[in-house]
Amino acid sequence: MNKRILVTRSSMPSLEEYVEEIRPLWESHWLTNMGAEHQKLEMALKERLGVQNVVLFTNGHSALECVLEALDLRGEVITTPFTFASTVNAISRKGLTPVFADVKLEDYTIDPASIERLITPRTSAIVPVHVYGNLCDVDAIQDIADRHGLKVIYDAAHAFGVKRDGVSAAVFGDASMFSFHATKVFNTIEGGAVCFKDSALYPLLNQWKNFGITGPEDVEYVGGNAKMNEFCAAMGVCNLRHLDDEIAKREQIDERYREWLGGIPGIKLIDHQAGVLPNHAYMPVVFDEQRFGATREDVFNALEKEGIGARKYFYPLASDYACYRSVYSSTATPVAKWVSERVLTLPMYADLALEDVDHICGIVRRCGR
Ligand code: T4K
Repeated sequence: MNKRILVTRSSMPSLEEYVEEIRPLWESHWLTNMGAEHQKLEMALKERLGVQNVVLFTNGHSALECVLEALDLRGEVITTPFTFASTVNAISRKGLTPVFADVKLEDYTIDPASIERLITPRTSAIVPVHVYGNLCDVDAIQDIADRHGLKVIYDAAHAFGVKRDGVSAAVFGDASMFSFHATKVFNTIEGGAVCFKDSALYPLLNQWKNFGITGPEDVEYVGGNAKMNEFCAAMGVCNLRHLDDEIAKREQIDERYREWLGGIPGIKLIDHQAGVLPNHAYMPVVFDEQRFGATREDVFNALEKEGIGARKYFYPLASDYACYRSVYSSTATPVAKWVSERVLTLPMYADLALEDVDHICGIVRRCGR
């Protein structure tokens, strides 16, 4: 097999479907600034997610920065170091201080007990991450937030399409940010959204993403530019029609991986969460050298040699990044450190052939004893 297989591959509608969706733009010449496709996608997302309030953004990162700013947070924000750079950078770039809680070994989401220990009079919010699409312990986190008067803003970048007891992940906390990047289960090429409880945030977020413009002759906030354009929104409108099929294909791939890799000593897969409808966004596998007989690096290199681009999402921990390591120590979050040093996310996307999964698993299994 000599084709290269990467960790993911963007889902796309047929060219014909996309062309039909963007055809009216050649009539209207309205390409951005909350046009018809933008409105269509916003409505479709409200329906799909079962929420009242959705605001679209140019990407998930800007969405997160905007909502942190709109909530007017101060001081310290408790989050996880086991995430993509965006989460922690958004907090820092808004002048807030990230404080790192540890994660749970069963699903790598933030550990509520660890959050509780880190709360100080300066804490204003918690930014948990539904990492790989695994839902955080939302009830325990809300309980902590209510007892201490904290805001909860979920980084739900990975969790589009995930539901708990039939309810979408968009409803938890004060707000949730979704990423619609090309690499996500649902993509708008680049894009993102914030879903939130308090409708008062709706004008605020729309103004923040449009330079803070509040009327034809006034600018009330020092806003930026984070508007989703019509071509991206049109891609979202098309991709949303196929989302259920995409997730169903991912489910088959997930099952195939589990058939090959489940039960092998030293290979840790995350169990499905009770009551949760997953989106199969990623295929994270943890390799424990003592029992498996090979390290994560051994497996990574063996796959690379065969043209398979697995990724070390999320290594290093954010607390070990050059821009943070003089202030933090990753030894303070031992579980996150342990996982980060052993995890490999294997290729996962709707069009990945089951024979390719067999091939990938063969290479992985041959690395062990
Ligand atoms: N919070 C969390 C927890 C996140 O994971 C992310 C983003 C964010 C916040 C911020 O959301 P955005 O602002 O991005 O909306 C990728 C993505 O760029 C990033 O969106 C994502 N998380 C992160 C986990 O992964 P890279 O640097 O690993 O991407 P890259 O370019 O190496 O692509 C990975 C693979 O995807 C490639 O090997 C092939 C495939 N691919 C990539 C692109 C760009 C495609 O098939 N099509 C494409 O267009 O960050």
